[in-house]
Amino acid sequence: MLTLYDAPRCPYCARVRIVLAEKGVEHETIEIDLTDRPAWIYEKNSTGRVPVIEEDGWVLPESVVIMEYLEERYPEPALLPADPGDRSLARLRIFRHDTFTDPYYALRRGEESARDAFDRQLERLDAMLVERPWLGGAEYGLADIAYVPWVLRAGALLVVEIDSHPALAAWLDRMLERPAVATEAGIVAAL
Ligand SMILES: N[C@@H](CCC(=O)N[C@@H](CS)C(=O)NCC(=O)O)C(=O)O
Repeated sequence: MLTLYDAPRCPYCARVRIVLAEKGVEHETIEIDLTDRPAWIYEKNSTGRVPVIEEDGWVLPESVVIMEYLEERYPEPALLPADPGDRSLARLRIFRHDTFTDPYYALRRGEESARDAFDRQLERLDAMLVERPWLGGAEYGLADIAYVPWVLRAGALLVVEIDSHPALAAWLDRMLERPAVATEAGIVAAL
């Protein structure tokens, strides 16, 4: 049985929650209190951060690495495109997610000056989604899952207007049709 060390408010954990749900992987969840982390979490991840997964005593941290691991360990349904170009596009966008999340965290820290910078990032996502329907190109997959936790939290927690970016808003509507993403939206609503 796979175990997920998790925190509901954590968007990196949300990536893993969504992939596990999409693939229907049976698992147990151990919630970590991030304000009072147990000392043993450092034995699972030297940074003390979540998410971490554990399977038969084998432990893996880092959401991007976990997503790729789950894709290989549980290949169905596939969440990386079959086309090599689109696969690399998905990986490139995931690799560069900090460009998107850095102004998000600045805004979360209360730096109102970051609002414009974050809005420019939303515009950038919007422009990508005007060109292709999903962040990984032709198909829904890991790139979309890698970004949606912050888009959900920006709308709900940072009073960011997603609707003023039409392609992004349409993408979010399509994302929310997926039960795995709708469940995550419910977790965000309860934060
Ligand atoms: N690079 C890590 C980041 C994970 C991360 O920052 N998790 C946060 C919660 S959202 C955490 O555990 N924070 C506790 C801390 O930084 O001490 C990943 O992608 O998994």
